[in-house]
Amino acid sequence: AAPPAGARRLNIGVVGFGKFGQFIARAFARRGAAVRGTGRTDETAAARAMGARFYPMYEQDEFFRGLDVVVFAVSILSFEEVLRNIPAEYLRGKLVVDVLSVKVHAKKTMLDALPGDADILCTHPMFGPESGRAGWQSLPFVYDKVRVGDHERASDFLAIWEQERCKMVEMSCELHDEYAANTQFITHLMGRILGEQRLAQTPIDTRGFQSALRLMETTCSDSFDLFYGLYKFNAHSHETLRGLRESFAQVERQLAAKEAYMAAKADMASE
Ligand code: TYR
Repeated sequence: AAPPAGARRLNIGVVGFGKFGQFIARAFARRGAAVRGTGRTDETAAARAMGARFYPMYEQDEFFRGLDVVVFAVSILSFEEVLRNIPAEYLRGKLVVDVLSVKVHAKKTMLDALPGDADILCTHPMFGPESGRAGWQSLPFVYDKVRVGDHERASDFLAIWEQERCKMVEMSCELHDEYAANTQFITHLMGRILGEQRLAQTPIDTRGFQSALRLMETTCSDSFDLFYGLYKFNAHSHETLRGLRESFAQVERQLAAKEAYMAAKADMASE
């Protein structure tokens, strides 16, 4: 009988070993994968603490040797440059995965830059170290098998997210970006706008205001580079921004119209 998915011990390399890279690497290690990390800053201690191994950038040769899966956990803004700076031979035959918050850009860049015999899996875990702190159960994991030859290897990798009980959502990169512009980007946009207002707690906060504060805090604590990436590298975000501005004006017009109506009514009553 075939071994159950996830039974093979995957060798997974995480390129970009920052907060998010380490966050997912920890789960890979917990689920029995042999994990390596690499990145600009030395994270040897963090890697060791999770039973992984850190390779400095100048040891690329050793880092890539024997990997089954390479996961890119770098910023949206640096993704293309990082990808193009890795010699194609290192990625040949491997499963290459990205976790960017924008998907069409990731897909196009990988199709363009990767050697033809590399498998491509585009993913977006819809959570991070904060929202996924208490576990990943029921949190959406979006994926698109853009180019998969070795199905067993891809299933073994996806099994990790399944075992963490993510809500697995197979969806095209195109549809993801359409949805995300009106869900994730608009959320960050509203949070940033509220952040500009410098909202703060008072003794009389309503539940609604408490949730506005939470929105502000969670979105403003992500980097501005992430926010900019959501805008710049999702073709639908410009439309979301324009639509929001239009809605702001529309609501102001509704208030003005009501005010005019009330004034006219008061006029009539006094005649
Ligand atoms: N950073 C936030 C968290 O930790 C939310 C987030 C989720 C940010 C998905 C980006 C992203 O693509 O929960």
